[in-house]
Amino acid sequence: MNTIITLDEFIIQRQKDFPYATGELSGLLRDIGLASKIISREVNKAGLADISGQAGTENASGEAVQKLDVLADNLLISCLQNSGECCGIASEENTTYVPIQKSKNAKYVVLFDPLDGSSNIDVNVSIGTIFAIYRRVSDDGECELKDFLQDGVEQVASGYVVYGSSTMLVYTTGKGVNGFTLDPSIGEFCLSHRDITIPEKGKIYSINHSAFYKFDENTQQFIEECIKNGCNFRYVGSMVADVHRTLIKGGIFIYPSTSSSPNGKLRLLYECNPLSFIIEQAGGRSTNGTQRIMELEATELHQRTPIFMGSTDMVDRVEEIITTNSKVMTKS
Ligand code: AHM
Ligand code: MG
Repeated sequence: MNTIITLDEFIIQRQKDFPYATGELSGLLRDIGLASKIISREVNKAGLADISGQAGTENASGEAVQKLDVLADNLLISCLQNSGECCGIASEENTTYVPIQKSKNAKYVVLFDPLDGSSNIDVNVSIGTIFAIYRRVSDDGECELKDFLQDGVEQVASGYVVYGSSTMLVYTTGKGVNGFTLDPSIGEFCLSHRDITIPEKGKIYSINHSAFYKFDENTQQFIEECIKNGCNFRYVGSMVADVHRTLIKGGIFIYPSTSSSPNGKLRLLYECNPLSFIIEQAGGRSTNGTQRIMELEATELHQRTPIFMGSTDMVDRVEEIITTNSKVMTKS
């Protein structure tokens, strides 16, 4: 019989990789695991209980909030409040960061998108949770905005949970990427995907194709090349699900700048940075077209950025197109 390794066991084993680890980060990761098991249970009830549909409010980015968004946000906040390892959180659903008074001297802050892919909640299509963990940069006491506005390269851990045909949690602490599948019969995440690496060459492109005529010329040129080269097109409309597929099968996920949203749609701090950390740790690349996502300067919590992420050959090609076209522009 294969030995089962649960997420909690794996986290404890991996703590030995960090000689001075005190167990706080491990505790935090376990609490996020717990919160996502509860979210998974609730998501699975959508349609039965009165938890589908809009909550009747808008989030910090002006988008309609779903009841399940609120539920997932509250669950994560309460698990992190109880953990004692986290001095503050920032999330897609809250205009500003939330200090945690009970553990105000704790070392870490957590940023998250509690339920990504909101538009798919009511139609039984995969959605997800995304999280990023940073070590605070302020002194002890209540956390400050600067704790949250750190470059992606400073992440100590990041991950996502995809609530799909099965529920999977994938995370990294900067030493590779591992994936765990929730076994509902025992209520545990079990190691199912050890040391995930993304294929170097991709054959799938993922972008909201309906906005083609709003994309800049570089993105249009790249997409036309993909089609000519016989690539497949796949787009779920939940970033977590699209990036998960990209990680496992290879390809590229794009949310570019458009004429109506020059900075794209996706948020740097709790969508792009954490997923970029995963993709890079798996051997892939993530850029805004000219700069590495994880080196972009964060100036506000809900800042957006265009993003191209996935297999190196495809991301390299996008950058090549952008560089070549900008040289032509400068010459003429
Ligand atoms: P959300 O966090 O409110 O769900 O919005 C983010 C989602 C991503 O999951 C997905 O990639 C994108 O929005 C889809 O947007 P669009 O419908 O413009 O293609
Ligand atoms: Mg989102």
